[in-house]
Amino acid sequence: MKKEIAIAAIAIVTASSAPAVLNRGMAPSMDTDKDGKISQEEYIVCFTTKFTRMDKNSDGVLTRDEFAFASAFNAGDTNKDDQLTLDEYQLLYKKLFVNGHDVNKDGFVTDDEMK
Ligand SMILES: [Ca+2]
Ligand SMILES: [Ca+2]
Ligand SMILES: [Ca+2]
Repeated sequence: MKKEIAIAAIAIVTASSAPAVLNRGMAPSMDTDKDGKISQEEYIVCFTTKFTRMDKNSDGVLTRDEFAFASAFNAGDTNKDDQLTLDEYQLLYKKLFVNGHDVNKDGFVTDDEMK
């Protein structure tokens, strides 16, 4: 499972034109309390907004058409029904936060960790 998440993290980080990409330019908009670091809550809020935007038919779930990253989709779709619910999506990003972006595991992602 850890390996799958790592692969998903890489897929997201390397897909530069993708809507789910976390890059340095995103940091200021995610850091809603402007303390210079992004908490898991801020991170999830940001990606929840993206979920709503990606859910083109507004049925509350993402299909493969709406969410283009196959490896991340597979890692996130825990019940394998070929749909990503908001719960599954948030769980996926929580794991990406902990196992991917928060390199020093202090519960925050800083600018340095977003390289
Ligand atoms: Ca949808
Ligand atoms: Ca699912
Ligand atoms: Ca950190």
